Amino acid sequence: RLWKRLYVNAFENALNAIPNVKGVLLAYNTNIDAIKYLDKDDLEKRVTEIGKEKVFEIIENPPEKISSIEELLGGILRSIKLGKAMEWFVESEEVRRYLREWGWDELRIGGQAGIMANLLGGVYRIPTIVHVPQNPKLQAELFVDGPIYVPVFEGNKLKLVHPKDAIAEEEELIHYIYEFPRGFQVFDVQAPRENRFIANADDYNARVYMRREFREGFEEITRNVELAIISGLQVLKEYYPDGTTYRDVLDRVESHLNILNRYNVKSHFEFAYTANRRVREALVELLPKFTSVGLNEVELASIMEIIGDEELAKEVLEGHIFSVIDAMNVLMDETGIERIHFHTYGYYLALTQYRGEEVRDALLFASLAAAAKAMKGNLERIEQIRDALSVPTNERAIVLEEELEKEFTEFENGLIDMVDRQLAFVPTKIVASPKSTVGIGDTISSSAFVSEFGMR
Ligand code: 8BR
Repeated sequence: RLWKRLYVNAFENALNAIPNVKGVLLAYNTNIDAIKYLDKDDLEKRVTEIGKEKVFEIIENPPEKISSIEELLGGILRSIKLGKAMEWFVESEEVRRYLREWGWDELRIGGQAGIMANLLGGVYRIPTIVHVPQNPKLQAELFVDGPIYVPVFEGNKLKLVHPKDAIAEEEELIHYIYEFPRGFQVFDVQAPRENRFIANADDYNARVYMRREFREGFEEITRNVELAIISGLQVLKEYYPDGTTYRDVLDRVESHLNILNRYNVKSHFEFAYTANRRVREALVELLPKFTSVGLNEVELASIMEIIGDEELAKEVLEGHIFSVIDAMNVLMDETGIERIHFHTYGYYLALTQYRGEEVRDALLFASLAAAAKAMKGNLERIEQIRDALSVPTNERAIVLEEELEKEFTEFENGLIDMVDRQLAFVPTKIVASPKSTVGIGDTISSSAFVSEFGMR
């Protein structure tokens, strides 16, 4: 009953506060997601055409990237066989033509920055500046109407316009997403669960390409915002064939952070899982320049492998809440970052170097936004989030709450005073049969970050 009341209050508080946010910047990854729901007959025909034997060989010896049509189809079949999400980069022009001709059922804006632009600008109506590495018509039209802007040079002055008003003959950065349901069958290969295979035909976001307006006009862009959310760095590799490295990209990101800090713009880093350990280390080293970081259990564990120890990493992955709290404290000790927002299935935590009920209320609002998105698949108006108030609050998290109460005597209304820090805990709303859980992590982090700022 306590949480019911807190949820209702938090929603009203966030709804009132969001219009206070004057501007947010989202960088760097935006692309086109082209979704295709796989069809058994069509896929079998394509595999037969190219040679069933060659394709089946790929299933067992995955190249992890695509330079031929057999490799594309083999990748899809491997993903189906294992029921595993996979993403392979498409290196060949011939395969890119094949993908385009094969087509899609649906187009959506993709990339964390792109997706968050449609949420923060399109749904929350916060003036939003978004980085688009390229701005072709196909992508620009996927941005919803609303205060969403890209910077464009007019002579040497920067102007802010909706992406649809800045369409250029630039490249289409397409991520082809092949979805299959549980039990989907091609030949004798059957999917143990639903999942997707992604053929990534996007050379720009893979290297965190920054367009000229951001390289030359970043200071001017910064003057228009109070908040910034940085994402898309998880794809960086240690070396590139042309001799450049992730350092070259991170140096540019760092110079952007220096400007944001000079203008007192609060910045949030969305820490998506970063496969390369060197890059992951470098991202942790960059955290002191950010105000806030958002992550899930897999990502927090992967950081503990670097700055904590294997044991703690393992416990975080297994979901022990006290280990998660320890890990968050370790990360704050190590980086000095002011705010860490952790989300997992069933509850969220925020560790902050400041106090206030708005930290908890922002988490509650984020939980409602996540549940509304899980329910509806896509949000159109902020008022739709109110419907999530009727979704049941996770029962299992109430047990965790009792454990926290035992450990921390001063635990009250989801807030724990930790001398120089505050820990906020909220049990989340869980939608029983979600339409989709794609992009919910970004919804959670960005909703909490902007609404907390609006309420402060
Ligand atoms: P990540 O992809 O970053 O892990 O974010 C996914 C988040 O979505 C989870 O942490 C969880 O909180 C939330 N979520 C999932 Br998964 N399923 C959900 C559901 N059915 N209802 C509400 N939230 C959900």
